[in-house]
Amino acid sequence: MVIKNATFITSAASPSQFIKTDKPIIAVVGKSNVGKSSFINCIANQKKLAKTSDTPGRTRLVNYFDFQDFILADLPGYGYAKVSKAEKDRWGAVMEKFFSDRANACFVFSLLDIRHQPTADDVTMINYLHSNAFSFAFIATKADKLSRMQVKNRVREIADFLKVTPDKVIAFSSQTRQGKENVLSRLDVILNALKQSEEDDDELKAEE
Ligand SMILES: Nc1nc2c(ncn2[C@@H]2O[C@H](COP(=O)(O)OP(=O)(O)O)[C@@H](O)[C@H]2O)c(=O)[nH]1
Ligand SMILES: [Mg+2]
Repeated sequence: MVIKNATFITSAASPSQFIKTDKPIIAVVGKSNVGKSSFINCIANQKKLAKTSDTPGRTRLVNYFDFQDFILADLPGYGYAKVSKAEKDRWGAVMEKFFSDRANACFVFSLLDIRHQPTADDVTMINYLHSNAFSFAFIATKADKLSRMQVKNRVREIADFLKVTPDKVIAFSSQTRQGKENVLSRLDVILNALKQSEEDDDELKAEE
């Protein structure tokens, strides 16, 4: 897949502002500062499409980006200790609503820092995706911070921890672009599978 001309669509501050579209929506989740915005910019070949920040916890909105063949939804980060209880509750309500409706996302990239074991918040998020039957893959971010050997080991350790096969964990760096081709080909597979299942649905309907 070649990405050209990704553009910002809108920010949703509340569930009533979640967008409705015929295009497939791919969601990006992860704790604050894990590298969600940098991941999106890297995939888009742009520096400032999604705002990155050294101060965690700034993004309180669902930001939507049009990638032509699909929409990317950058979800607010979790696990930032210094936010108020009210803010956390509001975040929870937004996520709950987002993932309660399959129309809001057909696939999820769950971002994890390659250097650390997934946090309790990561595990809660992943279990939540599991129980709502979302398809997802893991992106192990900031791979440039480790040696090649360490990257290999950490991918295996994270996969073991999450009880998935290592091919489900993509080592990624928005600085070196390591893993980018892997993500793009994963997107191809996801979008083709979606198209196929839509065609199958259409055939079934035609037979009725
Ligand atoms: N070394 C390195 N730093 C990264 C990478 N991705 C993000 N960062 C840094 O991590 C911080 C948070 O990134 P950001 O994309 O804003 O994270 P978000 O809060 O998940 O959207 C910023 O200082 C980024 O420059 C990466 O692949 N490698
Ligand atoms: Mg961000």
